[in-house]
Order: sequence, then structure tokens, then C-alpha cells
Amino acid sequence: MTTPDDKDRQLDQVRVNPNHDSRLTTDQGIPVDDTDNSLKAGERGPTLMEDFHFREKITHFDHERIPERVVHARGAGAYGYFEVTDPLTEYTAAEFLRDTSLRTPVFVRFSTVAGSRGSADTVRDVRGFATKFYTRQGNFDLVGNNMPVFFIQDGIKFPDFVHAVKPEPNNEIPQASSAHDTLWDFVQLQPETTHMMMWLMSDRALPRSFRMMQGFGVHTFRLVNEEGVGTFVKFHWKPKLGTHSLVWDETQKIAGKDPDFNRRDLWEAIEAGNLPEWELGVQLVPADREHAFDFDLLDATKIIPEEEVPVRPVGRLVLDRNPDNFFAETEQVAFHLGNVVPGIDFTNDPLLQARLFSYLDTQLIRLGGPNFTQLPVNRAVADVRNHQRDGYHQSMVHTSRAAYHPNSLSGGCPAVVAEGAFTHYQERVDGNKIRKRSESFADHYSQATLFWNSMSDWEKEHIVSAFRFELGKVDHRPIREGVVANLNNVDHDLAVAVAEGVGVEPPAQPTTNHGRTSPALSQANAPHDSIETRKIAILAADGVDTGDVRSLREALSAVGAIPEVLAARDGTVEGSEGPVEVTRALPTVGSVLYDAVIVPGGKESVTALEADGSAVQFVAEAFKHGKAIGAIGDGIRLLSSARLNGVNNHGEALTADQGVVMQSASGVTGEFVEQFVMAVAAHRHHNRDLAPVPA
Ligand code: HDD
Repeated sequence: MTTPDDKDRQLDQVRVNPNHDSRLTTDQGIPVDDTDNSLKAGERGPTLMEDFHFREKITHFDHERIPERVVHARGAGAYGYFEVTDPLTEYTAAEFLRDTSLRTPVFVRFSTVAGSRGSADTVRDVRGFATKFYTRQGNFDLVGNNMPVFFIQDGIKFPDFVHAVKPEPNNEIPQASSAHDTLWDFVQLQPETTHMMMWLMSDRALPRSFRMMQGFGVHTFRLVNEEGVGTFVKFHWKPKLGTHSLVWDETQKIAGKDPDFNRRDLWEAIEAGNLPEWELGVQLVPADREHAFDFDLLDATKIIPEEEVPVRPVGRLVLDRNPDNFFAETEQVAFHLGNVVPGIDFTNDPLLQARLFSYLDTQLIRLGGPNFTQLPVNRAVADVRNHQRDGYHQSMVHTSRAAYHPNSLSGGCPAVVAEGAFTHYQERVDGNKIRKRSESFADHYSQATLFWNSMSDWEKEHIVSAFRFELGKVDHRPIREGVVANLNNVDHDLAVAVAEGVGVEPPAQPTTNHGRTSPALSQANAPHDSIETRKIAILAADGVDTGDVRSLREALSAVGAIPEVLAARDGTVEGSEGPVEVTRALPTVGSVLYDAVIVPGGKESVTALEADGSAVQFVAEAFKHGKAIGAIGDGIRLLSSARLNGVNNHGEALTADQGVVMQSASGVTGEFVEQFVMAVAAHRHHNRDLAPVPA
């Protein structure tokens, strides 16, 4: 159990457990002796109006649902804390970014964007990464995504974009998918989407886990120090476990096997004490360098390449507590970009400015009135004292007589004081009223090209396949052509490769590629050094080598992985030296729910697995998805049955650098474990010949 923080203590005042030592009552506190039979006129007669318990129960039930979020409806959240490790005292007045002795409580909600509340987790989509910092100076919300850019430059286009990506209006198809005509129609006509579409078609849209994805504040914000000096800032979250993705075929299967895959992963990791952790980084740009870049800092479709402005690590975010109640906390949490504390301010980014309006507005409809800030998850731990009164669901009893300012009846309180107050950054602005996009926002392609150039070969292949999949679902041919023509402005080879897959004429005119790269953008360059919390399947049947299973369990647990023994049935299998406990039955899982698989030795066990199609498929599918595969002694036979008999289709031997680790001698050796751990840490092996592997 973690030490309670200010937010936890505050929540404790409203936590109730009706299951604990209590009797059933109505909402009025009247004890109830029967909640299974309504009050009737005679045993077989009609229900009576006067049955207040019945009416109350049904009425409450009828009103249990609230509107889901118009975007980011599906999500999962957790509490935790933030600590600053490298104080930003020089740049900001925000105490939680200056004082290393503070542990600021947070609530973080991760989400997908397009799908409904009940949609699957592993769809191709952006992931939301929204953090509410309950600071002593008030709540600060950093409402970001797992991609550093956005689809549009001006928030007035947000309804257009969302209408295009959401299911189509006539039949509400497809759910949680961008692979349909309306989205791509919008994309081809709105070239500012190009950079973000490159991210969306990349593996970033398929995170292995919320715990293994980056987060970005996206916009350029401003830090303001105690002297009122402003510095531009971009916020970055870097996951401690590295940034890792699933592969497309796998995501589609997970969506059926376990639609809650990412949500469950977060929940289980926290329950098991494997606390998810991110480093907060900042890119700082002095005010006088505002125009020093070949893009506009106010344009949310642009990154500041890390090679131009390095990301400075400044703090640490840890999630350590699951919510007690999904609806009360994760569903009712209300983020708002406008929640800033002294020392953090906005810029004139037109997307950011629109968001300042939208978030507050949306909570009014979603949470039913202006008092949603009093909901337990939303309440600040800082004192809240003002003249806001009344409204639906007012749950405070304000006892003061004067609810206005200025007043003398309450001694002028609450008083406005300069010290510690939020003062807006004093920026000089002037201009004519004008509906126009700045010329400095006009380049929609250079950074899309930069992203493409920075990808490894396998990342490029995945991007091409994603475009082919998505456009292949678009019925209206001219839309496919429009997208391909637009991609030609990013890279000619990309446009040709996509065109070939979707049956449209490749663009004739090659365009120039500037040739620049930003290595930090590639997931291939992310650290691959840990197998902590990776789920590893050990396939077993009667006769399995008990020593192998024991050694594997011990060795893998020792490096923080989660080994699970899978067999045809739950319970135990009879190993060579007695019973081996089964973690899960094969029919209830599937290789897609694991990061790697090992087949231990044991002649009889392997023969049984060879005869079990689901075990053979398990190995073949893990291979197809690039996962580490290990086999010891007889276990190697199962790899042959799965047609991975040590030789790929080009007649070359599969080697450990392709993530297939085999040891013909029986018994688990230190060398085997070391090689297997390295193969798992590499996350996926994209240097395999996958074409002949059945889907
Ligand atoms: Fe937004 C929710 C992130 C642009 C309007 N947005 C929402 C959430 C995240 C983001 C993570 C879910 C918060 C939660 O978990 O409750 N949104 C972004 C990012 C954007 C962005 C990173 C671009 C940089 N959003 C954006 C624009 C608008 C909105 C331009 C409107 C003009 N967003 C909303 C909203 C939502 C929302 C309608 C839906 C539910 C909610 O706010 O609370 O107000």
C-alpha cells in the first residue's frame, strides 16, 4: 500500500463501502426488507404506485448513463504522483516544477480517440495521455496525446475532422476505425493532416501498453518565471519501459481475444506493484528564438526536432493506485487545457486557443452543470474559495452571506491578493481582425518527409501496409487517388508503394525529398534493454520437463518478466518430476496476449503439443508477429511442426538475432536464458521472412 497523499486523504472523506457491515436502505436511509419482489395488489396482481422502493430503484437505474465523451470516450485511468528532479526555478513560478521535496498527486487518463466507450483498446488510433496535477497552487491539466503533432492547425476545424473520422452518419459504421471514406476524403482535401497521418499510419498508433508509450503536450506552451519572463516549452513524457508497439495483424486479433487489453494491462501492472513510470522532459526555447525555426512554434502540426532542441529530463511520473470506482473517477474526471497554475501559460496557437473554450463547455453537457469541479476526482487539493454559487448538483453548503465582490459584510472575503495569484503573461499583440491562416503555417510536407526519412526499413514497410489497408477500405476511387497524390509530396517511393497496393495509378512526377532525418523519431532507436512485466508463455503438456519449467519460471521472474504456464486444460499437468501448475488454459488465451513463448523439453509433452493445433498455431503466430521464441531439447520439435524448423524459406538458419533461441541439449542453461532475455528485450524481430507465414 502506498502512503496516502493529499488527494487520497481527500477522497477518503467520500469513500463508502455499502458491502461492509451494513443493511440495505433506500436513498432516504430507510431499511428495506425485500428488494426482489415489487409491492403488488395480490400475489399475481399489478404493481402498486406507492412502492417507493421500486420506483426509486428503477428511476435511478434509468438515469445511470451520462453522455460519453464526444472524443476520447474509451479510456482507463490511475492515480499517482509527480516529482520534479531537475528544478525549473529559472523558468517557471510553478512550485511543483521547482521544489524537489514535493510529491504532487496526479490522476492520469489514457484513451483512444474515435471509438465509443465500449470499443476495443487495440484499434489504430491516437492515444490520449491526460494528466491532472493536484498542485498546492491549484489544478494543472496537461491534456496530451501519444503523438507530438495534430491533424489540424485551427480548432475551428475540429468538428469537421471529428465528423470525418467518427463512424459514418447513416449506419454508424465503422466503429473505432479510420479506414473509411469520410476520413480519407477529409484528409485528401486538407493537406495539413499529412504529418499526423504519417504518425497515425505508423506503429505509434498501436501501443503495446499505455505503460510503453510516449506522451506529448503537443502545443508549444509557455513557462513564466517569477520576474514574468516567458520561455516557450514543449512537454514530453518518456516511458521507463521504452516505447513499444504491437503489429497490425496482432491488434486485430487482440481486439477479439481481449478488447480490454491496454486497460487490463494498466490495471494489472498497478495491482501487482509494477508501477508504470514516465520521465517528464521539456524542450525550452527562449522567447527571442520564437522565429528561429523553419516552421512556426504556434503550429500544432509541427514538432521541434530533438536534434535541434534537446529534451531536458526534469521529473518523474509514477502511477501507483487504481481507482476505486470507474464511473466516479475515470468517467467523471474532467480535464481542461485552461487549468493552469502560476508559472505556466498559453501561446497563441489557434488549436490551443480553441481547446480553451471546448473543454469547459463539453463538461457542462457531459457532467450536467457547472459544479463538476466539486466531483471528488476533480476537486483541487488547494483551497477553493469564491463566489460561484448554486447550479445543478451543488454539493457544498456555503455559509457566507455575501456571495459577491466587493463586499463589506464578509470582511471583503474571499479577497483578491496579488501574492501567489495567476497573472497572465504580458504579451503584446495587435492586428486587424482577420479570418486567415498565417503564411508561416503553409508548409504541410517537410516534417511529414522528415518523419518518413527517419523510419527504419521495417517501420516504413508497416506504414506502407497501413496506408494500403486503410485506403483499400475506401470505396470511392478518386479519394484513394487524392491521398496518393498528396503522399507524393511527402516521398515519391512512398506514394508509388501505396498506389501499387490500392490499385491506383502511381504518380508520374517524382518530387524532391529534402533527405533530412531525426533519429529520435524512430522506435527502432528507442532503448531495448528491459523485459520487465513482459508476459512469457511456457507451453506444457503431461510429461513436460519439470526442471525446465522451474528454471524458466525462476530465471524469468528474476528479471521482472511474468512467465505463465499454458496447457490444454487448467489445473496441473503431470511433469517429469511431479505436477506442474498451469496458469491458464490455452483455449482461453492466444499468442497475441503474450510477448514471447518458450517450449520446454519433455518428449511426451512435446508430442502432445504437436498434436494440438492451438499449440502449433501459438508458436507460428508468435513467429509471425516477430516475437521471441525459445525451445529447449525436444521443444525444438514443436518449432518444426509450426514450420519453423530452424530454417526459413530462403534455406537460411534462423538465428538468435532473429529472436529464435534454440538449445538442443536438455536443461536450461545460463547462456540460453541470457540469449532469450535479449531476444525478448529487443521487443520484436522484424528481420524475419514473414510472407509465407499464414495469417
Ligand atoms: Fe481534445 C478530450 C487531447 C485537440 C476538444 N482531448 C480530449 C482528451 C485528450 C485530448 C487526451 C481526453 C481527456 C480525458 O481523458 O478525459 N485534444 C487532445 C490533443 C489535442 C486535442 C492532444 C491537440 C493537440 N480537442 C482538441 C481540439 C478540440 C478538442 C482542437 C476542440 C476544439 N477534446 C475536446 C473535447 C474533449 C476532448 C470535446 C472530449 C471530452 C472532453 O474534452 O472532456 O472538449
